[in-house]
Amino acid sequence: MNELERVLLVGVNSNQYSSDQEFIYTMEELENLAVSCELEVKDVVTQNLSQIVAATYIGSGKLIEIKQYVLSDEIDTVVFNDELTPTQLRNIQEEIPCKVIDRTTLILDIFARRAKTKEAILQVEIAQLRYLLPRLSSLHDDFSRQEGRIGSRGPGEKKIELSRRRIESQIDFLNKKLKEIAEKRKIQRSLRKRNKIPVVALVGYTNAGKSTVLNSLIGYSKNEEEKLVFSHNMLFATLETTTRKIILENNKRFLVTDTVGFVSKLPHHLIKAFRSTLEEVIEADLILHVIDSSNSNHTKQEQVTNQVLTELGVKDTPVVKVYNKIDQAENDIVSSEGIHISAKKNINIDSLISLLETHLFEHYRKINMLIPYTEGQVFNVLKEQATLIDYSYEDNGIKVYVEADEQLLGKYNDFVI
Ligand SMILES: Nc1nc2c(ncn2[C@@H]2O[C@H](COP(=O)(O)OP(=O)(O)OP(=O)(O)O)[C@@H](O)[C@H]2O)c(=O)[nH]1
Ligand SMILES: [Mg+2]
Repeated sequence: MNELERVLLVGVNSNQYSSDQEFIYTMEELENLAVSCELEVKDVVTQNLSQIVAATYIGSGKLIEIKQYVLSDEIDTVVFNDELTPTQLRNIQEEIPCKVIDRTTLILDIFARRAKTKEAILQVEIAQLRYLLPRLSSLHDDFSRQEGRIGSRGPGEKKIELSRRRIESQIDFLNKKLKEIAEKRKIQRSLRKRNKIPVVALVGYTNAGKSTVLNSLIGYSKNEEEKLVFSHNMLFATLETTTRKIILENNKRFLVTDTVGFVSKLPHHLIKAFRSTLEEVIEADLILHVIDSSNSNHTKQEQVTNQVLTELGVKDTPVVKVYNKIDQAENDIVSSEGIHISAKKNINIDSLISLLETHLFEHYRKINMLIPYTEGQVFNVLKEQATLIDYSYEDNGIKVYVEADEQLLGKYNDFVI
C-alpha cells in the first residue's frame, strides 16, 4: 500500500467569517475534505488577520513558520483553506519547498474520484481545466512530476497536456459534449412538464442523507421497478442527478430528484459546470432541504445550502426543511418549521409523505361521476391513475367520487354529475 501523503492545513481567520466558530468549522470541514482525499493531516496552522494577504494569503512571518515546519516535519503538501489566486499560489510556492494546494483542489479531487457517469466526468473535467487555466505556470512542475497524486487526478487519470491553447480548446470540446447531454435532459424535463407530474428536488449539505430519503420514499412507492440509489457515509457520495417516480397507495404520483450535495466555498467553476444538472432543482415544484440534525454544525450547513440555492437563482420555489437523522440527534431541534425524520430508521416518513401530498396536489379536483357499465375501461383507468375516494354500483352505472388532476379528469367530463 502507498504511504499516505502527509499534509499541513493552513487557514486565515479573517473577517469573511461572522464568528470564530464559523472559521473553526470551515477548518474542520477542510480536514474532512483532506481525509476524503486519503491524506494524513499532520497539523494545522492558523492566523487571525482582518483580511487575507493579497500576495501571499498568509502573513510573511507565518509563511516562514510554515516553511520551517515543512523542512522539519516531512510534510508532503500544504493545503490552504481558500481558493488561492494564481499570484498567491506562485508566491507561496516560491517560499515553501513542497507541494501547495488549496480547498478547491481537494473538492475537485474528490469529485474526480466519485464521478462515474459520462455527464459527471465531463462536468468535473471542465471545472478542473477552468481552475487550471490561470494557474498553468505555477502548476506546471507539480503536474508533470506528481501524476496520480492529489491535485493531478483527472477523470480517467489522463495526463494533462499543459498548453494554454490546448486546454482552452479542450474546454470548448468538453462543453459541446456536455451541452448535448444537457439538451437531452431538457427534452426529458419538458416531457415531464407536459405530463404534469410534480417534481420534488432533494438538496442539502453533503452527507445529510438526501439519497437515503429518496430510498425511503422509494420504499413507500407502489412502483416496484424503481431501483434504490447509492447512499454512503462519505462526502459527495452522489454526483449524478437521478430522478425516480413514486406512486402512492392512492395513485398520486410524483418524481423525486436526488443530486450532488453542497459544502462551504463550493468552487464557482464547479457550480457552473454542474449547472445543467442543478437546473433540475431550479425547475422543481418543491424543494426538500435535507439537514443532518445529528451534526452539531447543522445550522451552518443549512446556511451553506441556502447560499448555494441563492447562487443557483432559486427564488420562488417553496422549500421545506427536512431534519433528518433524528434517531441520532442529541438535542431536540427547536424549530417550528419543517419536519423531523429518520430516513435510515424509517421514522416519520408517513408524515413526510402527507406533507408532500399537501404541497404537490392541492390543485387536484374532487368530483362525482357516473360511469355507465358500457364504459368499464374508464373505471379501470381511474382505479389505476386517480384516487378513488368512494364508489358504489348503481342501477345505471358505477358512481365514483374521485380525486385527480385536471388533465386526467378533463378526459371524462361527460360522466361528471
Ligand atoms: N443514523 C442515521 N443515519 C442516516 C440517516 N439517513 C442517512 N444516514 C446515513 O448518512 C450517510 C449519508 O447518507 P446519504 O444518503 O448518502 O447522504 P447524501 O445527503 O445523499 O450525501 P451526498 O450524496 O454525499 O451529498 C449514510 O451512511 C446513511 O446511512 C438517518 O436518518 N439516521
Ligand atoms: Mg447522495
